Amino acid sequence: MAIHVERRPRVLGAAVAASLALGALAAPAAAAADHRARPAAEKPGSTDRTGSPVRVNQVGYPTYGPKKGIVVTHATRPLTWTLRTADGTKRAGGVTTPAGIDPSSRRRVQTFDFSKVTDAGEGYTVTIGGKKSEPFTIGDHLYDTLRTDSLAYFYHNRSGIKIDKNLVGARYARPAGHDRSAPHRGDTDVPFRWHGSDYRRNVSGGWYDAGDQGKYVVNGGISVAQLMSAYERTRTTPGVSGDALGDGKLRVPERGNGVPDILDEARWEMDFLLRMQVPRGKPYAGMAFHKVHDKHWTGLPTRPDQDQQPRVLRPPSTAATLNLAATAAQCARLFKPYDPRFAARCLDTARTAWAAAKKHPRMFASDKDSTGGGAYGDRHVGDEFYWAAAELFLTTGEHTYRTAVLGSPLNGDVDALFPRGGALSWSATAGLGALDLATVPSKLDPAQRAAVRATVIKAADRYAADSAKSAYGVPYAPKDGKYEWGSNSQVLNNMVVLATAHELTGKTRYRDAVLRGMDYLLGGNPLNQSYVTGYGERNSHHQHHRFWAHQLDPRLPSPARGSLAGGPNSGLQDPVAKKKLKGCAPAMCYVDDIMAFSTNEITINWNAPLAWVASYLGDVEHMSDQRR
Ligand code: 9MR
Repeated sequence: MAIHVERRPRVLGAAVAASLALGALAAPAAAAADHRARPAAEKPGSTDRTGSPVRVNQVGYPTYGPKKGIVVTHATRPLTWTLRTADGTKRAGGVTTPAGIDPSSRRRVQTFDFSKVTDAGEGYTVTIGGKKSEPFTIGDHLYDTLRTDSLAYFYHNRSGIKIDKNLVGARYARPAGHDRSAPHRGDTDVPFRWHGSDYRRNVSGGWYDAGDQGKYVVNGGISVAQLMSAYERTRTTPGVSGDALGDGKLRVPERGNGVPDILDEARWEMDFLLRMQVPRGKPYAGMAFHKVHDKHWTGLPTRPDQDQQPRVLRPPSTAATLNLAATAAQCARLFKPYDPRFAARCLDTARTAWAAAKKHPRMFASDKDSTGGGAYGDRHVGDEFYWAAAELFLTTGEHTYRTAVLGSPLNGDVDALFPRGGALSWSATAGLGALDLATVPSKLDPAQRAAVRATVIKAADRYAADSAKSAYGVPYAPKDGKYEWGSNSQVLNNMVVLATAHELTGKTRYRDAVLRGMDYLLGGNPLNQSYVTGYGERNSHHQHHRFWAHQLDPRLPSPARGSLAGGPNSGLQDPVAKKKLKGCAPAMCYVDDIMAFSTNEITINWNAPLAWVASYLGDVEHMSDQRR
């Protein structure tokens, strides 16, 4: 499990911030007020912070899906609800269902259900006791833009390449970060000094992890795997075309090269991960360096090209090495039709990484190594071994890897493969392997494939039950009821399992639980907050990020559309959360403040499952179009 380590990024003084913002690039034009301002004085849990007590998915509901909402109320008897169209015409009505005290918010709630309404339209609202919900759409094209926006997050956060205004617009354009021309020598020539080793490596490229500009193999691994899986899903799911992720469809500079754009994006990270392998002839050859980041934490804002800190490479770890083995193995099978030489290089890297991890199975990154970058310490690598073996087996069909995955103590253990709180995370990766074993054609015999599918379905049944039990429909029931750092990604990763179960069984109850999860993320929650920038009236737009730091310097942009906030975190591990959220109920431990990094950061491993789920839902919508 993850260990929470507190980090203390500073806010730079206004003058310094301004000079950083101006830098080599003209200051972004004064940002248009494209997001609603929030009330200045916000008291945790008070209704002024949470707006209307009537809660809905602020983006909308597909015509064919469940349409449910929540009202926070002291009333114990049913209340009357009214659904109105944009012009105020009553469209439907009924009475609410009392649901007692919701433990995630410690508030009394009632639920309402207007699933029977299937007329498409924009600007619908629900009113209860004179209180009106935020407006929403009923319609079947809700998630197409979310698919492209959530994927654009990755291009925006590329390291070592200029971010082109023709792809992202002038406000989001910036010079390349951490390349040769940076104030220091960038990531092309980073020193590695450890236990007698003293040499330099080119570890350029890849994506910045998050609000900080570190690059971590553990975390880059799950993120790129989920992007590749978003693509691979379209190859293995009957009736899904993959066109929406194809060449020319996404905002990437490689569009038009004959390769699906989502693979172009994944390759940007894969190339970096391959560079993170310890070269032949050096101690621990074949292992992967755990991470590269700044020597000391930089303040906010810091545009990547203006980072003055020297970069450091940290020692190899077993977990990083297995992340490399797993992703490089997946890379080998997906890139084969497009670039066989690159695919062969990926496979060779995956094999050497696997062998190195077997030789050094207990090299653990320290939980305390969090100066200048996150720790990503993990002492339990059975899940990484399972994942890497699964991917290597799927790609090669070889006996060694089959034995490793089927002989793993995790095999068949649903709790270990898909932890109840969160199915997948940077520190719990076995499920990535299990999902692929369940869906990617392979040399598994039918009984073995049926067994792994059964574990996916059993896990999905649990997440569906968690969703059904929650008034807010959230498929997330963490241990002790405490929400974790990045809880929104846990919600989404449980939705990935639900979506996979839907595709394996055709049972719409799994799909509906995914939709309920989206309801929660997009406003149907105890804070009436949409956690995705640009989606929904009350959306998060002050997430912790060193360039998208509009809250600190109005000349800088807000996070780009489609950026997911980490979300409620009971741990309150930053000064702003500690101050503003004391005593909060689990699902209310969130504040949209740039310095509340333990609740409001953005990162690749949170946007990756968002992109996976948005892509799945976009395809579900497309298929439902065809049925009409
Ligand atoms: O996602 C990570 C979470 O599980 C940990 O509890 C937390 C503290 O160690 O770190 C999170 O990861 C951060 C990383 O350390 C540095 N980059 C930003 C990541 C998201 O907040």
